[in-house]
Amino acid sequence: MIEELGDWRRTHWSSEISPELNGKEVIVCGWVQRIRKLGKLIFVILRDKEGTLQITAHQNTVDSNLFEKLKKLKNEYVIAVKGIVKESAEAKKGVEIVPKEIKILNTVKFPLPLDPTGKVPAEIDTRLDARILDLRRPTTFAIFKIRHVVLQSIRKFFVKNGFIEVNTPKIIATATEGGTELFPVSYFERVAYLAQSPQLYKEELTAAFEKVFEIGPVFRAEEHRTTRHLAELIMVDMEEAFATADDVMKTLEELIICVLQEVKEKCTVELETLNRKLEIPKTPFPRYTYDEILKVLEKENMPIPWGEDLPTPAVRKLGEKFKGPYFIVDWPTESKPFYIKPKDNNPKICEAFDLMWSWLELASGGTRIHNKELLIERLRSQGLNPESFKYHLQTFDWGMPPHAGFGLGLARLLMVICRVNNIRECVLFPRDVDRLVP
Ligand code: AMO
Repeated sequence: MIEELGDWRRTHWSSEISPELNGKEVIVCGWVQRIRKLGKLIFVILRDKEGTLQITAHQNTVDSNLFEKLKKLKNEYVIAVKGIVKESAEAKKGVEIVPKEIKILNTVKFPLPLDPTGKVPAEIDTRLDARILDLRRPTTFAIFKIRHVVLQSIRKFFVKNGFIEVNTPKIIATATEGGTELFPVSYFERVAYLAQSPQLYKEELTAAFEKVFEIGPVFRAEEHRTTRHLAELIMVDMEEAFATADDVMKTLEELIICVLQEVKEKCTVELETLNRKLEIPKTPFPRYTYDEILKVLEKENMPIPWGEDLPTPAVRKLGEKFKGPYFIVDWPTESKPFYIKPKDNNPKICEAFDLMWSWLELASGGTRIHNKELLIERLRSQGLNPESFKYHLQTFDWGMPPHAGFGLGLARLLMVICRVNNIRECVLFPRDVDRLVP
């Protein structure tokens, strides 16, 4: 029953089949989205990555063998159809295809674990277990088309602004971030770790390339189960020489606006599928100091001891107050990693920032320390051994420029753009404490 493609090749995507092609022979390929058999009439809705189109066969006008073959089709069968384009007032896009020949390229085992049209709702775990089927659902597909546009526009933005794209090692010898745990990997005779961040490499690279960016995976052994943490994520990192936190905050704002505008322009269909009206926020985004945020939380009966990071209930509370993007600046030095520069006039606070969107932290960054002695002091005061960082530290003897940068979680940005509540919606095959397959 399964046929070969042979010398058939797709001539048009579904979206390219228009009334102007009336009378032309075409080959289309895809999946059976739906089939309706109404006595002498068969309608097949064929789906490809660009959309759907209607194949209409009338018993009196198509070959009888072909009609019998069409009757055998079931949802999600993979087919190729050779046929003639026909203008049709009844068909959805004013056009349909009258088949001349069809190849059934694959069949399907029923029952399917979920409904790929999306009409029957399914739990997130069921969907992730059958992700390939889930990706056929219009809303899931829309998220990943938007993701594609987001990635393209991030690259375009950085290139336009003179940044060089780099890739740094993902198998590393020492930790770069405090807080989260590392994944050890067996590396020949030694133990190595999966990189939590390109932090140290991107900083070093400013001493040669000045402006660098990287879009790549990072790994964090996040033990807690939340809707915003994963063990593997794609991070958008940038680092710039002769710049401060203020400068890179402006770059981050511009980047966000640029991405939102491009998604709004290029993803109208996908946004509509997600029922999402994307509003472009005004710049500059509001900036609140850590102390101001603590006051807001205190008024809400949520006192946070000075110096601590903001726990989940606190950021949820902030989300009730602030709906759009905002920066939190002037963090306590002890709450941030060792590489962040303490303020010259008050070393208790540092030149770090977080970019929040309502309750969600999208990015963090800051001015870095470029003075080796101070960096060693900061390593020590965070209980880290400078010896473990000797390769990083030596680059500070070779003309390290002052520099600043940020890291932006790609999936978190998508959560905001697509307005979804679980980060797993925005990652093809998410990795977390419970999930290692598929
Ligand atoms: P930070 O650790 O704050 O900073 O991470 C930057 C951004 O990455 C995203 N993120 C995550 N997303 C999903 N799951 C996780 N487990 C996870 N951890 C982080 C968040 C976060 O804001 N080196 C610094 C950045 C810098 O200073 O340049 C860093 O990694 O969106």
